[in-house]
Parts: sequence; C-alpha cells; structure tokens
Amino acid sequence: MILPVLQYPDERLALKSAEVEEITPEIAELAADMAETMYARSGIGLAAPQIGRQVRLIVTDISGPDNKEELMTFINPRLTLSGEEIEWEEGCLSVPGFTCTVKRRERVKVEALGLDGKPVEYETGGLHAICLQHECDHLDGLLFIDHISRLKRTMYDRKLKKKAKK
Ligand code: K1U
Ligand code: ZN
Repeated sequence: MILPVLQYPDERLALKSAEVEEITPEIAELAADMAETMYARSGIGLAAPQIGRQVRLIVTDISGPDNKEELMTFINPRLTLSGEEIEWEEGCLSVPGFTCTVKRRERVKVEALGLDGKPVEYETGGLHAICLQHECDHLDGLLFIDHISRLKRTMYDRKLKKKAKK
C-alpha cells in the first residue's frame, strides 16, 4: 500500500524513533509498504518516521524506481562512518521542492537486522553511503536541512511561509 509521506514542518519528523523489539508480520508489512511508497514517490530511500511510524526501520534502492533491483531493508541500523568528507546535492521526500549540498562521509558500514531477524553487515560508498546517512538521520529526528547554513535554512523557511499564505 502506498502511504502518505509526512512533510516538513510536521513535528513528528523531529522525533527520535524507537528500536524494533520484535520482527512481527506487521513490521514486514510496514517494510513492504515503505518500499512501495518509496518507488511511487521516485525516491531512493525512505525511513519509517516519514510515514508517521517512529520505529528504526529504513529501506533503500539506489537503482531507482524504474529498475527496482537493489531493494534493501535495514532494521535498527547502526552506521560506522569512514573516508573523506564529501559534498552531495540532497533532496528529501519530506522536504518537497528544495535541494541543497550537504557534507557527509564518503563510506559507511551498516550493522542491522534483516527482515529474517538475522544480523547483516554491509559496507558501501558514494550515493548509497549518502542515502544511508540521510535515512538514519530521519530515525534521530534530523532532516538534511538541519545540516545546512542558517542563511539557507531561513531562506527555505521563508519560501515555505510564503507558499502557505497563498
Ligand atoms: O529520505 C528521503 O526522503 C528519500 C531521499 C533520499 C536521498 C536523496 C538524495 C540524497 C540522499 C538521500 C530521496 O530519494 S529524494 C529523490 C532523489 O533525490 C534521487 C532520486 C534518484 C536518484 C538520485 C536522487
Ligand atoms: Zn529524507
């Protein structure tokens, strides 16, 4: 099922999510719905808080909605960052109409549980590393706009207020 994606400044996006205690059929269904929603919105990642569920669950597929070849689900992910700091132009399904360059680390190691409850360890770089940092930020109530300069953030907030008045 395709679910509505919460949009900034919805306060639920700023909440810290809780660990998944047990991988129930509901969690498996939530992961499937998140993947469907991510593809429907042309995203390469989605975190549970974006659809109003404050649990530590993310999905990614950097092959994109036209290919759907690299779907990955991570439960209770923990990241270890490495490599150089790089700049990447990010967008977010919860922050429509705005993109901005964010500084992130080049490589990540993810330790998580898979949908079968088994531990997974996965190392990656480039776009997937950026996407994983972005999605894990959502689990801690952070958006990419929390990483940009105060000036750019103020400009975006003003743009939103103007749009809301119309
Ligand atoms: O979390 C989200 O809202 C999904 C977001 C993830 C993301 C985008 C860009 C950099 C890091 C993380 C998106 O998928 S927005 C769509 C998008 O920017 C994109 C789509 C296809 C290829 C590349 C980027
Ligand atoms: Zn996002």
